[in-house]
Amino acid sequence: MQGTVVKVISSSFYVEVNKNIYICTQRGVLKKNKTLPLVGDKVIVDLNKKVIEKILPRINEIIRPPVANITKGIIVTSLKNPDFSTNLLDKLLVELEINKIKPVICLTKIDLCEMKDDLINTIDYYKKIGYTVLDNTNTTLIKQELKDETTVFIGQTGAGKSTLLNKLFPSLNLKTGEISLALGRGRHTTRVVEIIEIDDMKVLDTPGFSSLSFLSYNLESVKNAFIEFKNFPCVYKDCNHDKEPECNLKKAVEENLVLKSRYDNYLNFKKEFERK
Ligand SMILES: Nc1nc2c(ncn2[C@@H]2O[C@H](COP(=O)(O)OP(=O)(O)OP(=O)(O)O)[C@@H](O)[C@H]2O)c(=O)[nH]1
Ligand SMILES: [Mg+2]
Ligand SMILES: [Zn+2]
Repeated sequence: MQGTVVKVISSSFYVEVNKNIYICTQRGVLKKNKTLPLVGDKVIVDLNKKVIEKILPRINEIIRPPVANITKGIIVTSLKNPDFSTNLLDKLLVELEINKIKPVICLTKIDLCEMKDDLINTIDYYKKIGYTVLDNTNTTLIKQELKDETTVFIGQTGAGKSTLLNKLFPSLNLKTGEISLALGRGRHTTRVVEIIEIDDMKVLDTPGFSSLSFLSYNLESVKNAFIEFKNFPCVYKDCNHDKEPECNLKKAVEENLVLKSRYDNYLNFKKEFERK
């Protein structure tokens, strides 16, 4: 039978087949190949033995959170407590872009934050380059984004992912946590990734994280994931926009056509590869 992995708890795989959940283990040969079934995987299961026999080809897989076959990503970005970080936002955008997952940026805690010009300009820039930016009070618009998609909610711990899902779907009643307590305890309120199916929507609540590495990708794909950079082609097609003397992207940054923090974050991510 074919099913979908909806939750993983250590080595128990919760597989949904025709609306029923079966707790399965994985076949020895998969273990030997070190291919771990991920939440979102389409799998072939033996329902008598409750064993995952085979993982079907993935359309994509992301590293953190470890999930597969995702079509959309809501990047839950808090403006305060935890504070807004373009570095983290750009990281998450890069990760989704590389995996061909359509990103939507959802701001939270606008009630705690003064909307200074700097912040407004930054947010407007993301809209200008083509991203949908909503905030967690726009529940109708967010729900429209979820229709017929498998959507992962990602972002820092305490950003408000579970709170947002509860707002969208009050019956979920997901656990949410005080940020100060979460940070104090050094752990997350949401502990496991789970697919929840509601009407024509599949959503995944995920635990927040504190670090994300790109080292399993390559510099070229990280560069391409900054979607607006291609509007400023350089003389050399393989220009890495760093020490190269004639770089149109650097010129565009100087002329304020490209947001400086985007470029700086790109250089930061590039350094990560150079340290490798
Ligand atoms: N003032 C305010 N508080 C919010 C908002 N959204 C979430 N919170 C609060 O922020 C805290 C953390 O929210 P959660 O939804 O648990 O955060 P999370 O992203 O799911 O965190 P993890 O599960 O640890 O990854 C809770 O106390 C929420 O009530 C918001 O828009 N405004
Ligand atoms: Mg949560
Ligand atoms: Zn360049």
